[in-house]
Amino acid sequence: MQFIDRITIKVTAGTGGHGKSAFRREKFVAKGGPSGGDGGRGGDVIFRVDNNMNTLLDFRYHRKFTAKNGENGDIKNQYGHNAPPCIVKVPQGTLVKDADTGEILADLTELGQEAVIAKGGRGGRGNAKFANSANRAPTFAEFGEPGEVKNLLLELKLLADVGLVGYPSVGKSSLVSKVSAARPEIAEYHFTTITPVLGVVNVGELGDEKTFVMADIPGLIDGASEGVGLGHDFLRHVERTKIIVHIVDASGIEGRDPVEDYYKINKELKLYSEKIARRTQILAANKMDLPGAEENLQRLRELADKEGIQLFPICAATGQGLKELINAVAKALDEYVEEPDAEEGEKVYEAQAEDPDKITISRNISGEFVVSGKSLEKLVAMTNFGNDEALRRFQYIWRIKGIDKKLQERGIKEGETVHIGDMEFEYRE
Ligand SMILES: Nc1nc2c(ncn2[C@@H]2O[C@H](COP(=O)(O)OP(=O)(O)OP(=O)(O)O)[C@@H](O)[C@H]2O)c(=O)[nH]1
Ligand SMILES: [Mg+2]
Repeated sequence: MQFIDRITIKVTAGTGGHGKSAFRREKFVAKGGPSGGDGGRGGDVIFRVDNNMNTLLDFRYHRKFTAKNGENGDIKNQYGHNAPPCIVKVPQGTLVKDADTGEILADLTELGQEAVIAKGGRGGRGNAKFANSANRAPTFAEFGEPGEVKNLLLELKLLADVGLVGYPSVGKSSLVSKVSAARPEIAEYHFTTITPVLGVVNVGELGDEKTFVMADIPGLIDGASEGVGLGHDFLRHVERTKIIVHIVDASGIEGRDPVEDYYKINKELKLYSEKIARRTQILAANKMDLPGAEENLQRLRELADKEGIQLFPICAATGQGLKELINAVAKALDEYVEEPDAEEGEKVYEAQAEDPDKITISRNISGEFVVSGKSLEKLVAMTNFGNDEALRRFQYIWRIKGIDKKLQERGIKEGETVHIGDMEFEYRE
């Protein structure tokens, strides 16, 4: 199974129900008051962490999620029902980003955690809501507010306890396949593993439930911290692990020196992130069955002493030494204390809180005027321009916001086109 950890999807929240324009008709009452009810809210799109999911694979064939629209308001002051939310299940550890802006919308790390990712629109107000002393019988109602539409980038950082790092072909996949049920491809050429594979490792004897998750990641090479050999993609996966098992090829069969390899890989880790560099490492000297391994092991022991790390000679091919290694990893996990999230890691993009009432005027490529502003665009979407009164209300707001004046300052002429949101107007004094 391929492990997909990035995917783009589209979510659309429900539009609010339209407000109703209606009047009471009662016997013996000559003119009933306005009685059109409000529309109901459109459904939100809510993401929820589901503990039965481990990957983003399900999204490969289901990339669009749409919540229902709110019900329209009705006569006799009846409000439309709010629409239920559309629940999107995601695995624990899913990072939700706005694909268009890069903004992080949610970091879903806890089981059962929920986040509203796209908000449903509010219902339009019925004509009853617009009655006041000046206009006791308004004939217009509002349309529902459109729901939010978002393109999303979902990222799943592997939630593995242990990450395997090392040059290509040192035997990372061989180790994972020996200690877990995972079956990553194993071969003598470099970059056999191109996507991370998770393996669940059983530590205890039969009946003892102790397990941890080990991530087999693609081999690292020099320059990985700068992205060489997909380095960034791979190192991203090591970020959330608790312990690193660093594998070297003790036999040096490919012509590299395992002691040098150890330092070079650590240099790349450090260049990528200080936090990864501080993580506990356990060194595994693999391919102990091959000639030359014993001599190098002596030098690796000196290295381990000097650096104060644990070293385990293993043979992933035969399974020799693996039990000791796994027990040591389990012990290190027991002793692991989480490092508080400091300055590092992904910077949360600060969404500039845009003033919804701010109005800006610009020209599009055809030279036509474009008036933008959140509240104003919303007002346009919710106004029923087919109704004279609604139109007058719109013009009133337009005037008190001083938009006419602003357009005149920009030199607008009679008959020119003005865009607001999806609407187009011809300018008239
Ligand atoms: N003799 C011997 N060969 C081994 C041992 N462990 C792995 N190999 C061989 O080394 C080669 C590479 O093994 P892999 O497990 O694919 O190495 P890897 O680190 O996952 O490699 P990449 O995925 O390319 O980074 C394969 O031909 C394995 O059979 C071992 O303990 N002894
Ligand atoms: Mg591999």
